[in-house]
Formats: sequence, structure tokens, C-alpha cells
Amino acid sequence: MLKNNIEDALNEQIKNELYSSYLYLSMSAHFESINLSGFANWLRLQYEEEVSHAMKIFKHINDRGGRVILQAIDQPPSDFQSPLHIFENVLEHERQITELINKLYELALNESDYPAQVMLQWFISEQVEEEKMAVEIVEQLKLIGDQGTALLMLDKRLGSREG
Ligand code: OFO
Repeated sequence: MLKNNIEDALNEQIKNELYSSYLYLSMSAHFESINLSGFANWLRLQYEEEVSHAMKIFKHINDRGGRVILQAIDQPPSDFQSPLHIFENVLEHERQITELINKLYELALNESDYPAQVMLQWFISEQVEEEKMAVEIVEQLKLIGDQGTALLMLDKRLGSREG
């Protein structure tokens, strides 16, 4: 049985994951508009991943007899600056998500909600990966700068991401 405060917090996190997906899809649209299709591809796949994160929590609530209540999702930004600036935003956003996941885990610990703890452990590991990927792209963008052949090569590499 899912306690109300855990159910509310999980519903809130569904919204946060869907906002992440919306943010990355908006960034992807921006990269499409400036013909950097590899960056656009990477962010579109990230959008899909965030939807799958939301659905993991959606399933967890339903599997435990809880009630999913979808919340309004804020409009993401649509004006963006350089690729470096965008990926710094991705990294900052993922760090905020990590904090939210950690808080959720603390709540699950305090409430002795063992199934939620197991589910959230997956997210804790996932956040390590997500931050690592964002740091890598930020550092590469710092090295190569925001234009030129090296940027096109990075675009090609990000375009080869398949999942
Ligand atoms: Fe980008 O991470 Fe979801 O949780």
C-alpha cells in the first residue's frame, strides 16, 4: 500500500521527468533549426529516455494500487544560446534532478517504503550516468569551441547515438 505522501511525491516526480523530456525536445528542435542534426538526435533520444523515466514511476504507482494524477507541465524555453551554453544547462538540470531523486529516496527511507527504495535505487544509478554524459559533452565543447570542423565532428558523433 502506497502512503499518500509517497504517492504525491512520486506524482510530482512524473511531472519533473516529463518536464525534462519537454526541455530536451525543445533543445532538439533548436538544434534542428540550426542544422546540427547530430545534437538534435542526441537530445531527441534523451527526450524519449525521460518519457521512459516518467513511465517507470507511472507503472510503480499503478502496480502498488496508487493513483496517478498528471500535473501541468511548464512551457520549456525556446530561445537558446551556444551549444556549450545549452549543454551546461543540461548538466545543471540533471544535477537538480539528482537532488530531487535523492530527496525522494530519503522520504522512502523515512517512511520505510522498501519497494519505492528499490525502484529509486535504479534512478540513483541512472543519474550518475546522466550527469557523466552531460559533463563529457560540456568538456568537449569547451575544448573545441562553439564552431568549426571540430563542432561538426562532435555533431556527427552525437548523431550516431541510437538509444
Ligand atoms: Fe535525465 O533523468 Fe530522468 O530521472
